[in-house]
Amino acid sequence: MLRIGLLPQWLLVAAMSAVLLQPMGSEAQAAAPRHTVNLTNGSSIQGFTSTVRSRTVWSYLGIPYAKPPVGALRFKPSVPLDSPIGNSSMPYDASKKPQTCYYWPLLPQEFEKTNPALMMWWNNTEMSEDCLYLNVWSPTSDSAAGKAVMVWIYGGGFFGGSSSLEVYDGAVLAATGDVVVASMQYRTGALGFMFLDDTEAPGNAGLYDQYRAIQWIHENIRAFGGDNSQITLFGESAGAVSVSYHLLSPYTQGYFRRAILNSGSAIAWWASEDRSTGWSKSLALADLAKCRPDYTRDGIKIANCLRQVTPELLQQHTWNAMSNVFKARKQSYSRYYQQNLRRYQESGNSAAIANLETALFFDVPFKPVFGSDFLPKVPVEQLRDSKMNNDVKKADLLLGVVKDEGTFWIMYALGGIFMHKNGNWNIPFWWGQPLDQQLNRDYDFLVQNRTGLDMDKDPYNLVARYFIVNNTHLDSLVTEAVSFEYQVPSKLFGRTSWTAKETLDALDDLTSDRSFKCPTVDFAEMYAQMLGMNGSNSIWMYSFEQRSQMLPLPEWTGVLHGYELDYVFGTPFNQRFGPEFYNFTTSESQLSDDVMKFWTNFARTGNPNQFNSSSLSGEAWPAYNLSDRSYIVLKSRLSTASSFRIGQNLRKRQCDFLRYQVPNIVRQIGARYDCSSDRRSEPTMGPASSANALQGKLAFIILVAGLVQLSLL
Ligand SMILES: *[C@@H]1O[C@H](CO)[C@@H](O)[C@H](O)[C@H]1NC(C)=O
Ligand SMILES: *[C@@H]1O[C@H](CO)[C@@H](O)[C@H](O)[C@H]1NC(C)=O
Ligand SMILES: *[C@@H]1O[C@H](CO)[C@@H](O)[C@H](O)[C@H]1NC(C)=O
Ligand SMILES: *[C@@H]1O[C@H](CO)[C@@H](O)[C@H](O)[C@H]1NC(C)=O
Ligand SMILES: *[C@@H]1O[C@H](CO)[C@@H](O)[C@H](O)[C@H]1NC(C)=O
Ligand SMILES: *[C@@H]1O[C@H](CO)[C@@H](O)[C@H](O)[C@H]1NC(C)=O
Ligand SMILES: *[C@@H]1O[C@H](CO)[C@@H](O)[C@H](O)[C@H]1NC(C)=O
Ligand SMILES: *[C@@H]1O[C@H](CO)[C@@H](O)[C@H](O)[C@H]1NC(C)=O
Ligand SMILES: *[C@@H]1O[C@H](CO)[C@@H](O)[C@H](O)[C@H]1NC(C)=O
Ligand SMILES: CC(=O)N[C@H]1CO[C@H](CO)[C@@H](O)[C@@H]1O
Repeated sequence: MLRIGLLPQWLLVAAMSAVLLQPMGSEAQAAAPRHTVNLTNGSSIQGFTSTVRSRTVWSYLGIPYAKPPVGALRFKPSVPLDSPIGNSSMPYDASKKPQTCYYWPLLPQEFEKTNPALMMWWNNTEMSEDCLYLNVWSPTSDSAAGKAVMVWIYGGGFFGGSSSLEVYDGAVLAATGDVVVASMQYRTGALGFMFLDDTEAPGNAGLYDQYRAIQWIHENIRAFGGDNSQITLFGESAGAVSVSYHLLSPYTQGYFRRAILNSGSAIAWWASEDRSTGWSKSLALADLAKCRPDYTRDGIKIANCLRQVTPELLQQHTWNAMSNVFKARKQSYSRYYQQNLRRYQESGNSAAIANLETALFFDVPFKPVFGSDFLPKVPVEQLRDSKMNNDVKKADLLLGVVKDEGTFWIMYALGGIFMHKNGNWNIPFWWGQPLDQQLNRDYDFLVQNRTGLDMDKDPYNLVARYFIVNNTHLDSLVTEAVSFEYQVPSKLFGRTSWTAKETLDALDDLTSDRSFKCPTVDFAEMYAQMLGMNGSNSIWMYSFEQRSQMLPLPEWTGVLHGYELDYVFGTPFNQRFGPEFYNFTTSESQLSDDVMKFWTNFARTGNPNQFNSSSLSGEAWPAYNLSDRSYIVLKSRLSTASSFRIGQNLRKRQCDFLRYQVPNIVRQIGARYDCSSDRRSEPTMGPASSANALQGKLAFIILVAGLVQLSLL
């Protein structure tokens, strides 16, 4: 699950004056029977039992798998422990959920604190740099049994998340599916992804953490009743991205057999960056932390200085660095907006209109870096060339998306305007047309009194924000083509009236496709091409479309990013979850049962079907291939229905548009920008487009000047 705090600074400041959270359902159960697992090198680990869905489940929580990454080890790849943990007379106490690696930002915002559906993603254990622990839930205490193993990697945009969250408790899944479930904490944010040089801060520390944990599980899971030749990695969002990196990385490829990706993959635009981008971000952070008084570019010196800074301060500096990115983006957008205002829009209060809240709808401050040890190649290229190079792991793959991936991000990025009225999540009324008189009065009031609010009267302008990658992407040709493809209601396309909900739906589709659905769908396509027709591995795709009826978020948010995980982990059967967060209906519990069976059957056999006793027919879920691109729609079925709906070609047209046609346009615009300075006449360009080109050139010069300035520092 990704959660982001890209909100106006005042909101964050407000969030800093936070209240303490109630500790949530602690796992420590003093009275529960204990059981000690002895590892081959002398470690002894004591867990406890509980009864879950009438089965006994053994839990071993908070097992250390690497040295605490503190002091000189901060920013470095994790290092295995050098002495056994516990011994036969005093086994290691593994009865408590582990501490959480630092989140960014540190604390929830005001609007989150009052909503259990948002608080479920916040840390329920203390944050600490000493956080490299893992958990194991096993439906057996018999080490001879050899059950399939599922290893969970949480999401959180590489800036947060925790395996301790109640929603990720593995006991129900272990009991229901008869599998061993494991999960690990890994470092995120600057602590997990600082990139300075090849030894002190080589980047990807958070991924090395995952790798060490997976290696540990591979080595030791037998003692917990697991079979290490049947390991499936599963993850969501940044966790799915991570799982797909393990398919690409020479480090982890050998330690697992199957992969499950929920809503994300290695080829997502937000999921990785090259060395020089990682380096300049890290330098920017070092500047803010006053770790480069002499403008040094010596990574060792900088890393040593940054090791003296507290984690809290590092997070605050990360926020400041991101604010600068937002400022630049806002400027880009204002320029673009003013220009379009002249071209298409009715005139308005331009001072207010230029002052736009334009935080990224979604981005990640520190990311995995490619061209590095852990990820040698550009992920999309490695995948594309894998048939020739044979360097991507061939595995059985189960992957998919949720219906409304985008709403969560729209909600977070534009929180200020959604909640301006009464603290509730209202769709901004001025996204609809025509405005009636009362609304017009409200509108004027807001323009005068809240200059920070978004006052776009034509939804077309909202779309531009997704494309502020650089000024080529912000060209009107790109934003118009995209708006048209996504049926964004706009005067540009002859519309005179539309509802706020229509605007929201178009934005949702665009955000969903660009950040989550297409990266997932395109990954399946490329992976299928790599496997070819005759391989022994198979691919299974889903679209999850069940909105939980009791979810305490407005109806218009639909089936949000991350909320299928309740069904994967069997939350409807977790008795600690309902009282703390929200409940489920009977048919939702049934769906959760089906989803758990699909997931665990896949982990066991590579095929999600294989039901022994169920109302489902034997082959409910057809395999995905390049001729049919079949996928299953996971949505509560009537108890009498023996199957789920099957669809074909999930978002294919839209994903092809974003993957091929948008880059085609960008290339042509790029060529125009490159040549236009030498040209006398610019064919096919009207006055508006010339202004465009000029704007582009100016922006480009500013960009280059900015980069030069940055590299001088
Ligand atoms: C013993 O095994 C544990 C678990 O694999 C590992 O963390 C630790 O490093 C090992 N210790 C030694 C001395 O091999
Ligand atoms: C077991 O570990 C405890 C705590 O570290 C230690 O005090 C004790 O001496 C150890 N016992 C043996 C037999 O190694
Ligand atoms: C682990 O070792 C302890 C002490 O030797 C022993 O009592 C216990 O039965 C062992 N557990 C297993 C599962 O072998
Ligand atoms: C979550 O982390 C924050 C920041 O470190 C801490 O103040 C808070 O107590 C933690 N929450 C819980 C429930 O432990
Ligand atoms: C803008 O981004 C596109 C796509 O990443 C790239 O092809 C193009 O070169 C970039 N343009 C500039 C001016 O950086
Ligand atoms: C796949 O199998 C079919 C039938 O066995 C065979 O005709 C075809 O040549 C094979 N294709 C590849 C790429 O191996
Ligand atoms: C969920 O159901 C349980 C048991 O009926 C109840 O105690 C709890 O208050 C419910 N939770 C919510 C958020 O309504
Ligand atoms: C199905 O039942 C057979 C025979 O009872 C058993 O061997 C097999 O493990 C079961 N498969 C699953 C997926 O439960
Ligand atoms: C592709 O998948 C469909 C649906 O599962 C199946 O009917 C068809 O035979 C498959 N085609 C190939 C070439 O495997
Ligand atoms: C147009 C309008 O109603 N403006 C209001 C802005 O806020 C000030 C102070 O809160 C009011 O006095 C104005 O009437």
